[in-house]
Amino acid sequence: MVAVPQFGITERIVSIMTSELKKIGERFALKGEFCSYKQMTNGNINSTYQVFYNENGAAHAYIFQRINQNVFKKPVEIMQNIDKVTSHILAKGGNSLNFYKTTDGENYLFDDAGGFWRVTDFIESVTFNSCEDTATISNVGAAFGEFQMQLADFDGSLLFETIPNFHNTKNRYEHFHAVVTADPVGRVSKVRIELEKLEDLETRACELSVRYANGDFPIRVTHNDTKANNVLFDKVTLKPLVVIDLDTVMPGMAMYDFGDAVRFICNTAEEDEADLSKVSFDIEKFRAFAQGYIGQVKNALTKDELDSLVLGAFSATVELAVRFLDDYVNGDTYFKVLYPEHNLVRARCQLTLALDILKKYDQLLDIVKDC
Ligand code: GN1
Ligand code: MG
Repeated sequence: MVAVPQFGITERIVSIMTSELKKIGERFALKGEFCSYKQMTNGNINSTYQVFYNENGAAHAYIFQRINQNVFKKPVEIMQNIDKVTSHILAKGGNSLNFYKTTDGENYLFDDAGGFWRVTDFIESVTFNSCEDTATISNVGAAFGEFQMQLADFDGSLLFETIPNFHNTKNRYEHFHAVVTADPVGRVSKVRIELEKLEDLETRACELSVRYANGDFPIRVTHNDTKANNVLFDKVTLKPLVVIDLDTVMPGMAMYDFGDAVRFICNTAEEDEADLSKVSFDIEKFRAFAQGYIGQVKNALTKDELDSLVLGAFSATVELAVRFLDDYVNGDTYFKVLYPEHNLVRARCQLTLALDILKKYDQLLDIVKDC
């Protein structure tokens, strides 16, 4: 039997992508000549490309991003939110991203196929998917704390709620239960153990969102996706440059921004680690992050909010476990997956982490008090 040659497919994709990206660059009136592009692999939702231009002999790199409209149903509203938030931060002398305008004067573009694009400068920087250095972890905390502070005087009612109930854990559980009942692709039988464990945690994980709905906590303007890799760092000084990924900036709870950040950065393993023996919540990393974050926000957050930061960490972690398992049971329609069980593996990892947070709960409360 003769093997079917595989070459040609990659080249074809590259050539289609090249002509697509070139056209987009023209609509954004970028200067110079298109040279090449590289697809970036960070991020579970949007598609991101680093695109290189040559401007009179000098190289210039841009970020072109195509928004996933299955997740972000109203992308124009997102770009309007981003415009308001970045202008506010820049006006206060902070650092923020700069989005290019098209020849029509918009900071976004619909291509001929209905794809939604935006363009920023590529910023020479490093990001951390995992980080061992506590000084850098403190800097991540300080960057998100400062972000919170910069938006403390921003009127949240000016923002569209681009994904309603985004960090409403109670709502996430309700959706999950409905998907489990429907069992659309016959996967529920494979997740009985995880389902039971998540049900055990439900009341506690939903406490903050129930209290928030009752008006017990202030409505803040929050980032809502505070993974460490959403802070760009200077390559040399390792100081934070700018907070990125502003798609989910919306009104929300400060505790979930804190919680989502420590969920990511204090995990001793990757977010989708399959070997659960590697997954745990690192107390020293938590101390470092908490010092950086609380140092910035301590005069702005209420005592109730500060007392609820650890519950925020637990709740944000359980919530993501619920979301990953929900997507697995639902047939992987939301998060990008690299293999069929990817969402299940992610859910197990987050569940393991949440249980470890519970085990260390009192120690974590003490650390917050010390800060
Ligand atoms: C998604 O695509 P990315 O990595 O920016 C998700 C977050 C999750 C995260 C988990 C809009 O973010 O809520 O915490 O994956 N974003 C959206 O890695 O759902
Ligand atoms: Mg994001």
